[in-house]
Amino acid sequence: MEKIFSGIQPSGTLTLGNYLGAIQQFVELQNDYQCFFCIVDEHAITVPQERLKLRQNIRSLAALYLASGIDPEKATLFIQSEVPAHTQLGWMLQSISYVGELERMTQYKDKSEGKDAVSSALLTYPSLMAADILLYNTNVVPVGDDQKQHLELTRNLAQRFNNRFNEIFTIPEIRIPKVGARIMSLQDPTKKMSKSDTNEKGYISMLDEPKKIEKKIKSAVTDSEGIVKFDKENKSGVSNLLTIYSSCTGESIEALEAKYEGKGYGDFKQGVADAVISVLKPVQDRYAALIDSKKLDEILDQGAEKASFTANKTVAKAKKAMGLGRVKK
Ligand code: ATP
Ligand code: LTN
Repeated sequence: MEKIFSGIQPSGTLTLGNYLGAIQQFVELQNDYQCFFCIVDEHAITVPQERLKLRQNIRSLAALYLASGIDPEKATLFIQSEVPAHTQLGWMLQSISYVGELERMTQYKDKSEGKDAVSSALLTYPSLMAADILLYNTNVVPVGDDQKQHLELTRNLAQRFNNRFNEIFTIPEIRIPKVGARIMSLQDPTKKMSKSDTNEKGYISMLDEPKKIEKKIKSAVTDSEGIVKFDKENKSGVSNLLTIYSSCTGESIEALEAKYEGKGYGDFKQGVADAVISVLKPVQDRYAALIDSKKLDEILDQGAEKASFTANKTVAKAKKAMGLGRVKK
């Protein structure tokens, strides 16, 4: 069976963007692939985190994965820092990563811009991400549009390692959803919806109450034309809402344009809000039952154990290929 790996950072409560761009496809893929889904807490600390908040976010993310439909019988769900193989291979891959190629990553440029204290881990982040993926002989990596460049680098590092040392890594493919790959901020539809946005009105958290969701969608930035039509260039706000609507209900953008022909943005926004609420409400109910449960810990313990089993084998091969350590008699 082909393998899938993907990770999400516990850097805040997940947004609707994470759900539509990532989790929703994970749930479908778990039926056809052997899946590893990871809470990448070691990636989160590349920017400053508050320790108690981070702890809370890690647990909350695990519960959200499960509440969204990740089935621990089918997929392996685990926390990155509980599987030491990630940082071990991450270091080895750093040794074949070039500073120049890391500095070219747009996520690095965006997150370091204007800051005077930038951690070295923020720069080397993509080498750790490559390790995450390569540890599991991953064939496919489902991610949002923003991760394309990191995936390209992962492929390059895998190839470089294979050429230089030994053919041990599978070269992974990227998989981006057709609709929903890039959900934009509700307040600035030229920016992606992000959980680290300082303006709370820009994103919908997966745990926002229905009333709040409705309010945020009603105050989403649109335009003065009053026509519900998909046009990313000239009508980015409306186009973003159409994408959200379509991803939540499965209706095509064209069908939605036809449905709202001759109607104003008021009706349209109500429709978007209802669609989002009907997707998120059941997830929120399951989340409430999971967050303080022992079952959640059991699932994460088992996940770490299963992930370590595969990951440790890859680390042993990579060490051998690079000449690290001793030959065991
Ligand atoms: P931050 O919001 O803190 O900038 P992030 O959302 O970019 O972080 P992650 O939470 O690790 O980073 O992203 C998890 C997954 O969600 C990735 O596959 C990413 O591509 C996807 N994703 C994130 N934001 C969006 C978005 N606005 N639209 C679609 N997919 C998204
Ligand atoms: N860089 C990703 C999170 C991430 C990831 C991964 C995604 C870390 N490791 C491995 C897929 C596979 C992000 O910021 N969204």
